[in-house]
Amino acid sequence: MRVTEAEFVKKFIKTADDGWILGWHERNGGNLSYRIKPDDVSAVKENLKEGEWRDAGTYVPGLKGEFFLVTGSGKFFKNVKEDPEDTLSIIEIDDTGKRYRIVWGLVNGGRPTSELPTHLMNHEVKKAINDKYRVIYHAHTTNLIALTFVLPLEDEVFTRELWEMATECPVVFPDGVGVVPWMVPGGYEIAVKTCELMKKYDLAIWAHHGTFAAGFDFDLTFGLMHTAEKAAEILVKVLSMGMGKKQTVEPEDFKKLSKVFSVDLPERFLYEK
Ligand code: 2HA
Ligand code: ZN
Repeated sequence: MRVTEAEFVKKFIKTADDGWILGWHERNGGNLSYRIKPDDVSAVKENLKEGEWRDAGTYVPGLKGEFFLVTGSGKFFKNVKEDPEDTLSIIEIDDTGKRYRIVWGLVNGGRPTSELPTHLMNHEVKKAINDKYRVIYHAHTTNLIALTFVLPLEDEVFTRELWEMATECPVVFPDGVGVVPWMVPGGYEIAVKTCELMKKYDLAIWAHHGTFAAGFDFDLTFGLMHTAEKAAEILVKVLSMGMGKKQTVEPEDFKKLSKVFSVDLPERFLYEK
């Protein structure tokens, strides 16, 4: 099968395009990666080539031999739908977990996403928790970014404030969200910090930069990003009205919700204000 005809590739392209349409991917902002299922690798294998092994900038022994579909460094999400073979790439991790090679895509040259260390290390963490995790998505979510200038950069505060803004939030992300203080992007240190949070959460906000989301499939991961960003948009509007909250969802309300929806909402997010 041609790579671009595979269902997971079509879904990947659709997800990237949906993010572009929502305004989260100015220029080359954001990146997306998918850990490909073995059957899907087999289905496209005849169209894969073997590139040179390169240093992955990290060590991911838990991902030895895995294949990933990833966006390319410096490529624009805007162009993914039109030209997937230029903007995307399939990479293979070697049997040491230290190197990768390009086996498809980036036909006009280039490298996988500049955030490859964070993507790979997040995949490794999530795979160890549950093998169903396959998608890591980084977007420049306008309203979540805006909030990192005015809220304390604490997991408890971000989680609680987002939960209050939309009742679906505690159901969609009951474990909460993590916050990484501003750090230089693209490297190993920010990847380590993000991974620590990904052990606990499916969402990690990079202060003054963007958001990482993890999930089992494209719809769930995109939906998670979208839900959090929508709640952030509501909070930005509430704060912009300048009158504070006159009423909101209270800790006892969250407790009622947790019973009816059978979700476990950690006490540390239900603090008294
Ligand atoms: O340019 O979003 O974090 C891609 C990015 C880097
Ligand atoms: Zn970014």
